[in-house]
Amino acid sequence: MPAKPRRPGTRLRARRRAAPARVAAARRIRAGSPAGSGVISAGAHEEATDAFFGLLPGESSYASSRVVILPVPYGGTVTYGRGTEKGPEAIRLASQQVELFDEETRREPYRQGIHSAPAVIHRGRNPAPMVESCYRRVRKYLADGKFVVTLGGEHSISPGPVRAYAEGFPGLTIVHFDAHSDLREAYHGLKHNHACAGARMRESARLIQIGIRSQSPEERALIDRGEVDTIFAYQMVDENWANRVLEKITPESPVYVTMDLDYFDPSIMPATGTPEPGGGEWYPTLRFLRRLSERARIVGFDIMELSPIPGLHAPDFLAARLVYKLLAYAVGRDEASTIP
Ligand SMILES: [Mn+2]
Repeated sequence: MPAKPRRPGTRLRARRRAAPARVAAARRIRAGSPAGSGVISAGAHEEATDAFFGLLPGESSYASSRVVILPVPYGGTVTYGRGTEKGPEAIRLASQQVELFDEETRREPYRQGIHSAPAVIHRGRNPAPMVESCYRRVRKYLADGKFVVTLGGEHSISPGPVRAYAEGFPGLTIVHFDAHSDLREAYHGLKHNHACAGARMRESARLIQIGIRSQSPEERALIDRGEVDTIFAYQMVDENWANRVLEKITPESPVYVTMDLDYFDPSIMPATGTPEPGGGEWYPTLRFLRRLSERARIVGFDIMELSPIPGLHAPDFLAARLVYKLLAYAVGRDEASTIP
């Protein structure tokens, strides 16, 4: 059901109205209160400014939305820098400043409806029950025909949505952006530690990793044996890396994108727990994602590991913009654009 066109100027007014809510939420973040409980207020549909991208109720009801955004503010197994449990809330606040028209594709994916779902809340050290909750939620959304965007939170979350997607889309390929290969079978005694996300996702579907620049000899051995396809960051100075990945993907086959934001270079994405130098750049990454969306069908994605830095909002904006870009490429593909 297409949303009604917005009158010019409406969005600017909505932003001004949002200001007190933003200030209050920023205070909550600074005060270090758990992001989880307040991620999506019960009033999301009474007050449009609480929704992701500040969408109005008519643009974000569950029934009418093609896209569902699922926040998972979980950070229980983080190894070093803390704060990834505050990622979804920071992305939500930044998303309210994102233009709803994508200047590159001339698409407006919000017109297909973007619903802000209630967060999955889990505070224990063992992520296994949280992963199971995410799996069940995403499975339900897929049964309802939705395109699901999961926002973390640490990367241990991703195997949940990935399992639901692998069941729903036979022949699924997972394209995994990360600085770390995360292929350990267990870490600190946990199978679902964030350092094992790649190993768990590999149990569901074929895994292609991009941007890797940190791993153990055991992880390297898996790649050398051909069990996982990997493009290392040092190989990405050669522009041909994108072609090498695309050749491995069957045209029109379903693809799930999982993004650990530490894939990006810390110069543009410093807000992660374990930054590594020499990561992905903005436009080459977007160009690849667009080509991927044209060759295959991106059927869902997640953005993980934003660990907001108080007073530095550029990384939050990068994450929010990346969500909307991916929606423009993936969901916008079916859009009958009326914009010249
Ligand atoms: Mn990582």
